[in-house]
Amino acid sequence: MEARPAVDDAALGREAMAVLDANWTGTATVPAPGLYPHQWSWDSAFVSIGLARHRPDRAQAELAALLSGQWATGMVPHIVFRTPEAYFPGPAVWCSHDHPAAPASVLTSGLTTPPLHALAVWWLWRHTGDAAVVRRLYPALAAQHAYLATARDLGGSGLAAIVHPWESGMDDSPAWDAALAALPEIGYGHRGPRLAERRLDSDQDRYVWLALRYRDAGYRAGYLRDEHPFAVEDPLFNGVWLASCEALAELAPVAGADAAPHAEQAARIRSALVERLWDGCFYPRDLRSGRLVRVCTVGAFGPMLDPGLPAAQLRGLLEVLESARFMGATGYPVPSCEIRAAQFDRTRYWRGPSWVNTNWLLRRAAAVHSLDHLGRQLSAGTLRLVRQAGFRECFDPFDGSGRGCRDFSWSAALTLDLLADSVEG
Ligand code: 2M8
Repeated sequence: MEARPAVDDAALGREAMAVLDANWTGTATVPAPGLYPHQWSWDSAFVSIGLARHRPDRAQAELAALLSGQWATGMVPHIVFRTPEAYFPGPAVWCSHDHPAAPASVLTSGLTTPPLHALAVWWLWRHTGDAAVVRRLYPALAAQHAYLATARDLGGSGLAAIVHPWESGMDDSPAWDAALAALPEIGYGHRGPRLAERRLDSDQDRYVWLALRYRDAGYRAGYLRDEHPFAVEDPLFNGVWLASCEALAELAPVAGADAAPHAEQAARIRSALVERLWDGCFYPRDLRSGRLVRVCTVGAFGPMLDPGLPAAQLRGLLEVLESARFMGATGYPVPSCEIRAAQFDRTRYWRGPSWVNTNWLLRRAAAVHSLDHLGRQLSAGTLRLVRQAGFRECFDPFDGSGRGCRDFSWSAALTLDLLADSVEG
C-alpha cells in the first residue's frame, strides 16, 4: 500500500476537483494526462455524472463536446481527438476525415463504447431540473440508440454487439480471450513500454488489426454483419444501454418526444439478455462461435442496472457478487474478474483489479433495487480505495494499492458523486 495522508471528506472532494480542473482542456476532460490525452466517450459520461452536482455547466459542456464527434450514422465514437498530443492509434489510423459520415470539424475514432450518455444526461437533469440541456442533447442520444438498434443488432436478437474489445470499455478482460485467439497471428512489432503493464504485444496487434479491417471496410454495417471476425453480445454494454433506454424514456417527454419507443427498446433488451446471455450468471455471447463465454467478470452485473430485471436473475447475481468469487473474498470492491477464474490476475488492468467506474455502476444498480446495505458497502469500499491510494486508474482488490495511471478523471469525478451522496444521506 502506498503511503498517503488520510484526508477528510472536504479535502478529498477538493483534491478530486483539482484533478478534474487539471485534466480539463477548455473543451473536455481528458481521462489522464500523458496516457490518455484526448476525450474518451464513456469517461466523459462518468465525468459529467461526477460534476452534475458541482459544476453542471461543465458537465453539460463535456457531453456536448463529446456529442459533437457523433457520426451521421448516430455512432458516438470512443475517442474524440482534442489535443495535438500523440496517441496510438490516433487520427492517422482511424481516418475519420476520409469518411462521409464522420463530422468535419473534429477527428474521431471509428469505434463506440458503452452508451452511458443518456443516463448521464438524466443524472444532470435529475440534479439540476434543467430542461434546456435535455432538449439540446436528446436528438443526439435518440440517434445513438437508433444506431445501436439497427447497425449493431448483428445477432438480430435486440441486443447490440460490440465489434472490438475496446468497445466494451473493459479492454483486456478475459471475456475476449477466445475470440481474439481465433484471429490470425499478427506481428506489427514492438510499441514501447506504455503497454507493458496492461497487455501482451500480441493482443495489442490483434486490436489494431481488427480496427484496420473495420476501417478498410469503410466502417460499413453490412461488413460488420457478414464478415467482421469479432462480434460479441456483452452484458455490461447491453445493461448500460438498457439503463440509458429507461433514462431516455423519462427524458423524451421533457424534450417533447414520445417515450414509448425507448421503453419498448428497454423491454426488448431485457428479454434478450435473459434469453441469450443468462445461464446462472450473465455471460457474453460470441456471435461468431455462437457460444457463451463462460468466464464471470464484473460485466456480468451490468443487467442489474435494470429496474425491471426479473427477481430470479437479481437473486442469482447478488449471490455471485457477494460470494467468495467476488466481493466476499477481496478486501475491496469489486474485482473485474472472478477471483477463482484461471485468468484472474490482480495486477493486470481489466483482468482482476477493481475500478471506480464499475463500482459506481454497481452502486447505482444497488440504488435501483433499494439494496441499501450493498450500496453503502460499495460506496465505503470505493472511498476507502481513493482515500488510501489516490485517484488511480484501478486498484488491487486484495490490498487496495493503486495501479495504472494517476490523477485519473473518472476516479476523481465519481468520488465527488459518492461524497455528495453521503452528504445528502
Ligand atoms: C482504456 O481503453 C483504452 C483504449 O480505448 C486503452 O486501453 O488504452 C479502458 O479502460 C477504457 O474503458 C477507457 O475508456 C480508456 C480511457 O480511460 O482506457
